[in-house]
Amino acid sequence: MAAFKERVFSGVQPTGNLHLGNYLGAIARFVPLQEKYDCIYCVVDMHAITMPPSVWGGPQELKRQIREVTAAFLAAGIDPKRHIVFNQSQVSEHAELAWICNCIARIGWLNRMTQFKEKAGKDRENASVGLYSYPTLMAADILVYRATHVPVGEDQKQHLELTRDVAQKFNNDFAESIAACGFGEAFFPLAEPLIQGPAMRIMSLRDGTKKMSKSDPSDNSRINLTDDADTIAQKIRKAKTDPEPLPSEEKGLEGRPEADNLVGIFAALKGVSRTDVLREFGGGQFSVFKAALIDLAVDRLGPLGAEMKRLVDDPAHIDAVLSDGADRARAIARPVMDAVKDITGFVRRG
Ligand code: AQP
Repeated sequence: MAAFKERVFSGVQPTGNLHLGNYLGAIARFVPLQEKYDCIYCVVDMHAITMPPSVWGGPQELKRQIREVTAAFLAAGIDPKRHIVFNQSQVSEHAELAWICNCIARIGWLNRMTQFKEKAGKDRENASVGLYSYPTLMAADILVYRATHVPVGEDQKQHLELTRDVAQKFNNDFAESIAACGFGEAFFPLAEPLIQGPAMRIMSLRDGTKKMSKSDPSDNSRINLTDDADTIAQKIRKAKTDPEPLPSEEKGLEGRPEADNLVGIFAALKGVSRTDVLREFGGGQFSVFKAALIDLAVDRLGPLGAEMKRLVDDPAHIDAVLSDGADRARAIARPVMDAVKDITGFVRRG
């Protein structure tokens, strides 16, 4: 495989309250990557509208949520001057390349996507075409920057594999043209997922077998990044557990999804391993562990939520960050899209 400039891309949908899963599985992990890579962090608003407006709240709510996700990026420590922060719909090359990706991906590949099955539910005939082709838009998001690394939660692993399949098939189908256009053996890199750590799949506080999700009807199932200290404490106190004390070793968490989840959350918030957490709390009652978890969560999330609120109160500043980011994103995406057109055989204005 040819050498590609290393670049990180990841996105978050503005579809509702950002929660601890989005934070630990994605946003918090975006921050340290800034030291090693050029990073592009995107509010993927075109993905948001794959569900009906009743789900994401309509036009005014979408605007508010785009700004809120941007505020979460900034409050978490993403630097929009050194890196790129923008919303997807401002860079039309995403949609343009998505069409090419639609023509490369096979229907059989999309039929295997579990997220579509979960989100479409029983009424599949009534799901939008956009929801079905969500993974090809995600492939375009990544490929239009020829990104090499993608930090995501475990739930997005299958979509990332599809992105690699699209890249590989494009490279194969157009191999001669890619070489003739001067790009050597491969035009698109096969992006590596960055999925590791104790919190790649944060589960619901009400049911340790379901992932924590914005769309769960129960607000007690998740900790929102804008929850205040009392709400965080109340939700953790109410979190489902089992009657046994915490085990002293990690294998004792097997078959205990709620205990495993809370230990994983503690480990991720504190930046230690599950083993370290069990060394400290193993053999003890949940009430003691939960009290420590409340202190830790309030300590970590309190300042983040406060900074998000401060930033959201200045929409002009957020909008300026997004349009500056979009200009810099387009400066990368446009030449890639032009090269894709040349490789594909479209005639374009010189
Ligand atoms: N529970 C989770 N644990 C770890 N990581 C998670 N992510 C989402 N939920 C968890 C990661 O957050 C990033 C942004 O997610 P998204 O908003 O773009 O999409 P999503 O996965 O659809 O988020 P939700 O909350 O689950 O929304 P709904 O309810 O609409 O489906 C991604 O990197 C994702 O892996």
